[in-house]
Amino acid sequence: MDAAHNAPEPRYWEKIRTVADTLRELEGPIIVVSHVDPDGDAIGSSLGLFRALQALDKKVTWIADPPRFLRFLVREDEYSDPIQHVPEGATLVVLDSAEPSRVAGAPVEGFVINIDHHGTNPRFGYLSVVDPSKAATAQIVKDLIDALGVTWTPEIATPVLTGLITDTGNFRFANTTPEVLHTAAELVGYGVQLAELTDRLQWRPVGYFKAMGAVLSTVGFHFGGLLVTAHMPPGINEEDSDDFVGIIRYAEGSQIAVFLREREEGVKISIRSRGGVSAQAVAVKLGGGGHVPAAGATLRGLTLEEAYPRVLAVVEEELRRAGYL
Ligand SMILES: [Mn+2]
Repeated sequence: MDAAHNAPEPRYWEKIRTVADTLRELEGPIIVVSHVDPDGDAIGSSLGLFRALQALDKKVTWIADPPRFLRFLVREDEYSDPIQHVPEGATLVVLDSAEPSRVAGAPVEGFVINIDHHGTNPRFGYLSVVDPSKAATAQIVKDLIDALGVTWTPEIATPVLTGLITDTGNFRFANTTPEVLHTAAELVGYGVQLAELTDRLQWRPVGYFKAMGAVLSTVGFHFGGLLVTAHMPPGINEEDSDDFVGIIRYAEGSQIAVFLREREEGVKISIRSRGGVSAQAVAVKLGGGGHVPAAGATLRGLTLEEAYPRVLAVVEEELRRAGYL
């Protein structure tokens, strides 16, 4: 693990209190947003904070486009459409977004509060709590909701726990600290239906299973099996795509897994690594970012055929650096 990127936020609790005091005293509207291609932590942390601020009778709007597999968490009337400008006097709370360009639904302008756990976050915004030692932004939101003094309900605890569950790979990744498990226990104590939630989080559309078959037919092994790759064949519905990198990463002997999908803007890649190999280092060299074991990038303007050799070259460098080649 890259210690520098996992250093805790200095004065964490002081910053949590400052953000809580600021939010509590705000009279103007609050807009809560997260990142493009929202995952369980983006939706969970932002929905949890939105509901907590509603409980405080704040004028709060949640701008989001929840993906199909998370829509069961959300009521139809809870999320709003993107805006072009942040209204005068409004506060923009940005969650789980490693950089301003990743923010979805609103421009990063005006009074911005940035809450995140990505080490690469440039600490934008007027106030920020960026703690890379936290497993999920949802963990920070849990502490913030406590500091706000909001009474926990199952409706607030369920999305927050969802962020913890998804960003720790169901409490299986190395970021599953005692703190994560204590927090999860606390949230379950607030009335989350855990078995129902984890079951529901695994549901996939029927088309997903066909997509998985097509994806698995593209699996490739490189550098003696140290790298495993796969891509999305053309004609697969985006709604049926999923965490395929999370499946191929279990190829025995692999230290790094890369999944590629062609999109309008270029080729989007998801990277997972273990054993001293840094997915983050690979992603950064390809213009992206993320965490040491899980990262991603978009190779703008490239086709799938052009992206593969680029990915292989950068992964080879990383495998050399880590001493595998
Ligand atoms: Mn996250």
